[in-house]
Amino acid sequence: MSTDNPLITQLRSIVGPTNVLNEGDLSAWELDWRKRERGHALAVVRPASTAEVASVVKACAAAGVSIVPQGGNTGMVVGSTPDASGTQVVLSLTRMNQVRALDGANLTITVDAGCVLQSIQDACEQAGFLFPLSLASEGSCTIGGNLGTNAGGTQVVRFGNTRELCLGLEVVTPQGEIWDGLTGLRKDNTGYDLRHLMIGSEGTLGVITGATMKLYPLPKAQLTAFAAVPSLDAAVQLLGLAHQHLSAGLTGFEVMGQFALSLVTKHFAQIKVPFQNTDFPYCVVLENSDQESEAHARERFEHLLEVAMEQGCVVDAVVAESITQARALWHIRESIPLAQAQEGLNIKHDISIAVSRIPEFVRQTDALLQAAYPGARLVNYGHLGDGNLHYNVQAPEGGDAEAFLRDDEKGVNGIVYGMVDQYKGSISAEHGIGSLKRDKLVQHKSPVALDMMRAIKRALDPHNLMNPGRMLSIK
Ligand code: FAD
Ligand code: S2G
Ligand code: ZN
Repeated sequence: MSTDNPLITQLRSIVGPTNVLNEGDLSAWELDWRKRERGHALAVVRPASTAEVASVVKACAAAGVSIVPQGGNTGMVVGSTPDASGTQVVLSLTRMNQVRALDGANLTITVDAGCVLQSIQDACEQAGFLFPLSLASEGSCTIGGNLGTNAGGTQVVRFGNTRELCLGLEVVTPQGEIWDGLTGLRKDNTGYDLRHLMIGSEGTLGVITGATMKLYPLPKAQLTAFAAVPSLDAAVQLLGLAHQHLSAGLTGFEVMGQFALSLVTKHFAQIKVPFQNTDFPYCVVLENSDQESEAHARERFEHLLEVAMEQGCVVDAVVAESITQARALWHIRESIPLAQAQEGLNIKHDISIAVSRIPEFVRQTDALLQAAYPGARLVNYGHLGDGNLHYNVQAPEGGDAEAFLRDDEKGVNGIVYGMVDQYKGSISAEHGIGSLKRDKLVQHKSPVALDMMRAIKRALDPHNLMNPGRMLSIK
């Protein structure tokens, strides 16, 4: 629509002319992080307050124009970018980035939805508290997007997903009404839990504009170890020992396949895996958070690793001597997605399987993939602590990645998701569905569950204005 489109004029009057973008390069809002899907927005609108969000939604609803809520646009399932029709408004929350309140005695922080995750972590640490949501995109993802996708990350093994960390929400409904659920109460049994309905709804049921999140005391010590293990079975055995020896102190447990690590050292020469001999099929980075002291943390960690070496499930290990070294060890793990992107287009699977069954799943699925696509390379890594693998498939060495994606993604998905079903796993552990996996959701979710979800969507968004075609189609 041209700039004198009455809706555009109205939106400019609500958020200010400079906060309605409808010309020039809008790729930051229209291109997904994987750089595979490019949409075209009617406009990108950047409100500064909940009231402005409500007015924008009302104006769009009156004009019958659909809205795509967007935070940091780091999502992995094409859920935050507009479709190609040029008729959707991208509603970017990034200007709403204030910490509203921090209540130490209640162990809660209330923030705007557009707050970048890292800024919330920093604000909490400065006040002497821990906000334990951590993912490799934390420098640009927002808490609104984390809630929209019920993000996981590297501390789920101890603190759960974003859902478990949220006590209250403020939401603008598809009708432009403001629901203020920012109570900060840990107990509130007064009807359906609307908060939990909104969390993970991927912008399809309303716009999250504020959230009250749980805080934890800062640990006295947070130690990181990097261990080489002889197999995925050994990694699962080490996880069991870590639970036994560290209990609530275990705050991170990530597994990294040898090929995944080789991409990191190939594309980021300055990053070194901390062992001379890197000929191990898997490595694990694990974190021990201790409320007593660093000495106590170190003693428990070293005892765990001794027992693990005696049992043969660890063949080499280092415990970071400093925060800098700990960050460097985590940086190896967090560089895998970027190294993969450098290596080229890849077929991603964000899956979860019961931890005990992961080694067998990987053996069987690897074999099926090699038989069907000889030379395909497995970038296998992720949050083993909570049974979530990023089981990604790269084209064979020197192969045409574009062609591999175009010709083989369906077949590769078919093998992987078929095995996930066989192992009673999930086809999307933490990234959500978006438009990328919408058709897969229909294949892998029961008709009863799908009917219930569609009934909820129709009830709350009868005109299908909120992120239509994402997660579910209700036509
Ligand atoms: P966006 O991408 O902008 O939006 C994501 C979804 O949420 C969309 O459907 C959007 O419509 C909706 N949404 C956004 N804001 C709102 C709002 N205010 N109200 C309602 N709906 C909203 N994800 C994990 O779970 N775990 C990981 O470990 C992880 N690691 C990653 C590593 C890298 C390098 C990258 C690039 C991504 C990773 N992700 C991971 C994926 C992504 O970072 C998460 O899904 C994150 O929660 C998205 O936040 P965002 O602000 O970028 O949301
Ligand atoms: C992570 C990133 C997505 C991917 O880093 O934990 O969620 O598959 C992933 O690269
Ligand atoms: Zn992840």
